[in-house]
Amino acid sequence: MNNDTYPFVNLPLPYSYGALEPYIDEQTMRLHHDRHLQTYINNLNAALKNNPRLQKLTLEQLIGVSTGVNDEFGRTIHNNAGGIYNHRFFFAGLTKHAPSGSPVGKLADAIIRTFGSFADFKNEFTKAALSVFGSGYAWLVYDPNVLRIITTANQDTPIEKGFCPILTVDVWEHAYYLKHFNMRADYIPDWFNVINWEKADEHFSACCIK
Ligand code: MN3
Repeated sequence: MNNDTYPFVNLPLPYSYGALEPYIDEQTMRLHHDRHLQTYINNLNAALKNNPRLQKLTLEQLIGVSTGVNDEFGRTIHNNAGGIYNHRFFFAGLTKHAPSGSPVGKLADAIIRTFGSFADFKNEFTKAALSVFGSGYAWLVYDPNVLRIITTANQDTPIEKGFCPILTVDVWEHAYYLKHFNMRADYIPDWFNVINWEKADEHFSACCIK
């Protein structure tokens, strides 16, 4: 199925809704994927319905052409294309808890080189995730030849700032409220238990050859 351009489709998660229990609960995953992400997809498809020129663009291209466009249509495209991009990246970056949950491959070496140790990285990443005011994401990105931790607001994306994304955590309240209530500080360590480090290492390798 072509899912790179209009009409966008909400593909199933690559794991069951309950696969991330007890760290991220089943009901949160259902609502987050089937309702929140679905809404971004519906809204973007609706906005593109009468615009054959934009229907040919990929998600990344739609984000590119709508970045900094300050009219209502531009903001609609940007927020909804960004919402799909960010959620797909976030969901694909999760996996069933692995007891050894720590970075693998070349990314593991690069994290230690850049941050000193995995524990130091975890510390810095957690601080960044807690520092997001309101809604947004924390990311590990390649910049383009050094690892960096950044945050983005609302549905802004790292790609529009020229960064190559490796890993992200969604810190919008809907990502954790049912289980962790308002305690983002409890959610971040739980998220660390379900990171798909193989996927993050694949992203890192792809960033390195860009
Ligand atoms: Mn979300």
